[in-house]
Amino acid sequence: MTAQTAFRSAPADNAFLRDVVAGLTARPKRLPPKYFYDEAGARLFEAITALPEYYPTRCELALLDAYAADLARLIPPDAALIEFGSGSTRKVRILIAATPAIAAYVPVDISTEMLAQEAQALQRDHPRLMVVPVEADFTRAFALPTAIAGMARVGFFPGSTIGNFEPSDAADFLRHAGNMLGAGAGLIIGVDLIKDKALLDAAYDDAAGVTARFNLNLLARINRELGADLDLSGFEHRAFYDVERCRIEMHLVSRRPQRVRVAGRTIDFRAGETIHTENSYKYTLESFVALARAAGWSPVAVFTDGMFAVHALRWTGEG
Ligand code: AVI
Repeated sequence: MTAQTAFRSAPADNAFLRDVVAGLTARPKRLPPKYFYDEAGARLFEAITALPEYYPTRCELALLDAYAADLARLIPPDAALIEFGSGSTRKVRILIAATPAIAAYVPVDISTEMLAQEAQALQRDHPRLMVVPVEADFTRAFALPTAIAGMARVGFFPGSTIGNFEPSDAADFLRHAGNMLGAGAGLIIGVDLIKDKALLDAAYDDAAGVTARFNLNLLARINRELGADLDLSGFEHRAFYDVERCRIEMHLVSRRPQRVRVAGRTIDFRAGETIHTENSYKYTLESFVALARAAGWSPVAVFTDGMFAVHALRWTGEG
């Protein structure tokens, strides 16, 4: 399992129960996308990244490959590379292989098992690299390891996971990352671009129905972990690009009126009522730079193929 995502979530706990009950009793109904990534969800996400319609992963990997030497030149000597929501090391391996200046790698992820496995494998392949995994939810404050004290710092946030944040939360995260990385820090971040609606619609509603299964797995997870009785055949996947809001919206639509039990509560659905499960914001090169600037980062370089962008930013703390 190698899903690269910021949103791999912890096992079921009270927070999951609370968020599900709050989300399904809200109007309109919603569920937080971070709960997509249980084991089955992470596997489905991995399958999404290989779909012909889902271009972001392929485009970003190709950009990292093509511009690895340019990115390497932006990384100062003896730098520590801190990856937010590391998951798989597939992308960071490209940077590390091209950049002898990287002395330490700090993958930050909430999934202990995957973090340890991937860190060990990377350490085996790069014996001189200091690999210091940190188990944490990177969207919250966490302490950087003392082992990298005094080293230049560069953040790495690939995958366009920033697009799954509301723009104001994205700005908050960028500011929080800058404050944590500190003066002079760099950030290499993958951002999906606004493009033709048909391409975006297809990327989130693929012909093989993998994204539909990924979306529906959220309900299966609620059944598995919270003892609910949601009938998956009573819901269908809906995903579309909203041109005005510059975002993909994903929903689960109730096919009929139905009543379900979730953790002792009764929840009613009207026919056609939706649960809003995810937004995936898309940016232009300029709109992302404006967001980054307002959050204290100044642009250094951008690498793009017109579909996806990898931005290199420098922390100024002003914005
Ligand atoms: C993890 N994240 C960047 C993906 C995206 O494209 O927004 C999640 C995803 N949802 C459906 N397909 C992929």
